[in-house]
Parts: sequence; structure tokens; C-alpha cells
Amino acid sequence: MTLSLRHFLPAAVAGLLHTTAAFATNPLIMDQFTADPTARVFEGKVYVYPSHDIKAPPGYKGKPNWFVMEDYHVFSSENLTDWKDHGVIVKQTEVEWADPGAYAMWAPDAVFKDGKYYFYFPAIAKSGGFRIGVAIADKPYGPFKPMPTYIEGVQGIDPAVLIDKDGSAYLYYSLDKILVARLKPNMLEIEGEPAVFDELPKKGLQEGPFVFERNGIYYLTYPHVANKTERLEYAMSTSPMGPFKHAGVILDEAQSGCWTVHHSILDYRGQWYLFYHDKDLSPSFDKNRAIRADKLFFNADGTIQKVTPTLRGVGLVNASSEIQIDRYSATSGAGVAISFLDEANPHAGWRTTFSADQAWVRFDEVDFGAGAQASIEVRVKAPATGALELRLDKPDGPMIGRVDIDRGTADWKIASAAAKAIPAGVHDLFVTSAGPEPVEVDWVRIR
Ligand code: FUB
Repeated sequence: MTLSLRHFLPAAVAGLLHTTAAFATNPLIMDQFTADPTARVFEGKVYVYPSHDIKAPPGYKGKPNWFVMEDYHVFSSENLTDWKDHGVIVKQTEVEWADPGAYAMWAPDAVFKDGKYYFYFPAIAKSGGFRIGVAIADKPYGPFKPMPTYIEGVQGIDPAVLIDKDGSAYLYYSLDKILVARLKPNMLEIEGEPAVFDELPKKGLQEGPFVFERNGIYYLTYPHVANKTERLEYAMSTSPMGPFKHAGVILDEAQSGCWTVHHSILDYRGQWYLFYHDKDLSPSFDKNRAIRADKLFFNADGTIQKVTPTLRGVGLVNASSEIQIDRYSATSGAGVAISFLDEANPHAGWRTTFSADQAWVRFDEVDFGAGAQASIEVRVKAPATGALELRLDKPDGPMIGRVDIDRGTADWKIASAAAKAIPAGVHDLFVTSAGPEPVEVDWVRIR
């Protein structure tokens, strides 16, 4: 990844510039930490409302090595490849009831009802304890106006709102267990007392609920600490109020060791997606997280298939963009290693190091448009001579070009070669090392 202006700007300023991260890979957002993504379709686009992890600022007096979260951004995309940062929509210092120094703006949600967008968020109240507040806007990206008081009768975190087919609204949230309350038509108050879903597994923390309906089945999905860290589980019901029957695991505990796995599930243009987070940009500290998306599928009986987390993510990647092959779909295993481009700045992304003859990386779903591209460019660093071969669809599929790195270089350089006639449409790209000498690759571009 070539460094651009946004790598050097504070996140809030970069957000105001409406920068676009066009990598389509996981994590979705590179220039700041993001967590707890709730994805919604509004006005024909996907809007993601994550929370926003930051490094503890000077003078921070909260719990050490814990979540530090002072505001929310919203991001949108039409193609799940290009994400636009609309900037800060709500911050702790602008919420009348919230402790302005608590840095506890945890997992939010947003819904649309009767012409207004309602943004639900937890924060620590000036009077103490986690409460849930609401901010209202006319557009999905704001400006949002926080209400002066939190929702009376609700104590907890991780709000998620379902608007049912008949227009009734339900607020789900957590306080070690998962609770539900009906929302009044004004969307700012609850009707009656919240109820606990005590039919869910009794042991281990449950939090971060998300509820959606599909073909008359209500799905309650939630992180649960069944063993050591959170995994995503789900339960099914014929009513938004339950009872819900535990139905299985959607996502296993993260291999990275990230303790939390807040999420949301969305149908966009006929494909279902799971939005979740891991700690890609902060391997040694899991309170600086990064949001991801992967495809999710149902079985014929309505149960959910387990999701395999990928680096590749979900959006199509244009062949003429800087294809980040380190976000691979598969590799040959031996002879391929991934590492940060700059250990001091994970936001700059990763490199792929090939260290064996015939080692390969597969990167799925590259869009070659009308085909017939003229040249291949690879940003490489190689201490000796080396070569890379690019093929389509199979490790021994049609070769579209070979890039010879004819002289070793200690610095990054662009190596190029002519591309053979390339068929139109979407293809999986294989990049294979031809020769035993190590070659490091930042990105590949075909145009
Ligand atoms: O982001 C802070 C908290 O971590 C969220 O509210 C939980 O769901 C967990 O992801």
C-alpha cells in the first residue's frame, strides 16, 4: 500500500476529508481503529456504525489497558469496496447526560423509522453506570442530535433495535445477560419492564445482541464466552420477544485471541453478510480493534452456516487498483509469509514475502472489466533477481504475464511487464514466485 495523505492525519481530520479506503479487504477501515460494527441498508447503500477505539490520550484517568472510546464515525459504501468516512457523528462531550471523560462510547446501532434515523449508543452516565442514549437525524450520516436524557428504565450496553414488519420496535441490550424491551412509538422510551432471555445458555457472559427476521424466523445472535473468549452464537424464535432456542455457533473464537467479537448481520442485494471485528491492526492489544465483513449463508431449514473469517473480505477488487495480495483468499502455505510493511505503523498495511520457488497466493474476485489490459505492475523489494508469474483461476491457469525482477534492490520499486490478453469479467488471481530467491510484494496492478 502506498502511503497517502490520510496515513499522516488524525482520524477525525481524515474523516472530515471524506477519504475513501478502496481495498475491499479485511479489515474494512485502515486509517483508524473501529469495532462493534452495526451495518444497515439505508437509501440503497450500506452504512456501518462502528464504535471507535483510540489510544489513551494524555491525561486519561480511566482503567489502564481497557477500551478508550470517545466518539462515533459512520462509514458508507455502495459496492462494499469503497468506504466513505462521514466523520464524527456523536461524541461524549456533546451528550448532556454522559460523563464527558468516561471514554465509554461502546457498541451502537442505528435504525430508520417514520422519516428519522435513530442512533442508539451506550455511555457511562454522569450519575454513574452504563445507560443507553439516542441521537436523531434526518440523514443516515447525520447531523445527529443527542437527546438530553438516556432511556429511563434501561441499564446496560450494546443496544440493538429491531423494527418488526408491523412497525413495532424492540430494544435488545446486555448486562452480562441479554434483555429486551418494547420501544414506545417515540423510539425514546420503553413500555413496561425489560425482560431477560434466561432461556439462553446459563454459563458465561453474553453481550452484543443483534436481532433480525428472515422468512418468519427471528434470529437472536450474540457473543458468548462459552470457553475462553467470545464466539458468536445464535438462537431462533417465531417471535421477537422469544422464547429463543439456542441453535449453534456462527463464528468460532478468534484465532488471533481477540477477546470480543461484536457483530451484525445484513442482507444487501440478495447476499447476507456478517460484519464483526478482530484485532488486525493491533496484534498485541485487543482493545484496538478493526472491523471486517464476510459472506454468510443459510441452510434450507433456516439454520445459519458457520462463517469462515477471511482476509479477502467481500467487495470486488478492480484489476487496475493496487491489489493487496497479502489479504489473500488462499496460499500455498510453505514459502509465503505476511508481515506489516512498517512495524511502527500497522495502518500502512502488509507485505507478502515469497521465499520458495512455486509458492503462490490466490486472491479471489478481481474485476478485469472488459479485459485486454496492457501491463502488469508490481510494487516489489527483492535482494536478488527473481520473477513472479500471474495466472487466472487456477495455480496452472492461463498465464497473463511474468514480471522479471532483474536486479536486486534494497528499496521498494515498481517492476512491470506486458500483460497478455486477459479475458473480461471477474477472475481469481494467482501470483506465483518463479525462482527460489525471496521477493516481497506490496501490491499488484493490472491495467
Ligand atoms: O466495544 C466495547 C465493548 O466490547 C462492546 O460494547 C462489547 O460488545 C464488546 O465488543
